[in-house]
Amino acid sequence: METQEKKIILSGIQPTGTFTLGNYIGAVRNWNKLQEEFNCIYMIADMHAITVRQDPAKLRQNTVQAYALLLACGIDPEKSIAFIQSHNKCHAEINWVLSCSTQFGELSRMTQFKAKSEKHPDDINAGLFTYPVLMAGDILLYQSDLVPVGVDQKQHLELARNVAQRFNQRYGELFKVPEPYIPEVGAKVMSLQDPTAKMSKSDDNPNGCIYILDDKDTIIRKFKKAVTDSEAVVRYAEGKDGINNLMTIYSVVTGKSFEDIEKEFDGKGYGDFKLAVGEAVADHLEPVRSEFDRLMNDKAYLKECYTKGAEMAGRIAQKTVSKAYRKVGFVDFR
Ligand code: ATP
Ligand code: LTN
Repeated sequence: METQEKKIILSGIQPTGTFTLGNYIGAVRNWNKLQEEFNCIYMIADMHAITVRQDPAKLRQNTVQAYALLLACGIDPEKSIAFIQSHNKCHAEINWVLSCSTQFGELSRMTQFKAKSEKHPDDINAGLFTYPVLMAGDILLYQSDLVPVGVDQKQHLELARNVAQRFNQRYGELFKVPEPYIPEVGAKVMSLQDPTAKMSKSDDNPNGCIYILDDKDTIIRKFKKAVTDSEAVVRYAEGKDGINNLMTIYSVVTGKSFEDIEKEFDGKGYGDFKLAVGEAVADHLEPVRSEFDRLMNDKAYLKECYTKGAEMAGRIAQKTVSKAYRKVGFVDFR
């Protein structure tokens, strides 16, 4: 009988702070579910993180913390490859080759570059500009079929597809052209303080953001303060960004449909609804928090896991780098 190869999934998250509920709902939660069906590769994107200025000691600490969070969210290092990007030098190597197949014009159109340069006007570095090439390399090195991300990363994925196709046309087939894998509900969780803006790890207003390690009281307090509207009816509708966002969050953590939620809160005020969302989120995240504490007390185990992950990732990626080097005409010396 013919056995079909499992598809390859790759995704990454930057160690720029504690994961938010947005990261969890839009990305990491789904990574967990994909582990049974696919060959999954997940990485902590520390090389991406330095496109914005970081304190070195803090970055080192955040990277180990992010790795522990990944495992606490259910990524099983026995089932998936979980590693830290800078531990695999192939990411830097493929980056140069792919840069030479990427156009200045296409990078100039990236909305994340525009947004981040506005946010950090004193440090618009070349890495921030070429960030999507690094990301294309992450994906193409592993011949990934699917890339589970939140909707904010769609444009970067399209660029990765274009770069892969351009390289393949120029030098002959090498890279698999990846597909995005974006959740239907929760693809973009919004800030609780400004429901027209994405909930982001590096948000300056901590009340807008639920961190997955926040304690129950903090979570409930932040939801109580969430910006809504003056209609006082829990229903999903255009113009009700704040309530739509809370309904999305509640739906994901409880599994209830929007219709069920509207029925559940029929005749009740926003106060009741916000409290219910806060409690449901806090209960949902509680096991993540306790597993994280346990893992952070076992640094030797974490190190063992990311070392093994880097070795496995390195072996796969090296094959792609060698092929790419040969294709572009570099002389083989081994
Ligand atoms: P930063 O604020 O440092 O740019 P971030 O919070 O946007 O970070 P990333 O590390 O860039 O997080 O993203 C990790 C994953 O989480 C990506 O797949 C991204 O699409 C997803 N993600 C980030 N924010 C949200 C959000 N608010 N809603 C849904 N998905 C999100
Ligand atoms: N740029 C991504 C994080 C990331 C990523 C990747 C996601 C780095 N490399 C590869 C998917 C595939 C972000 O979320 N900002």
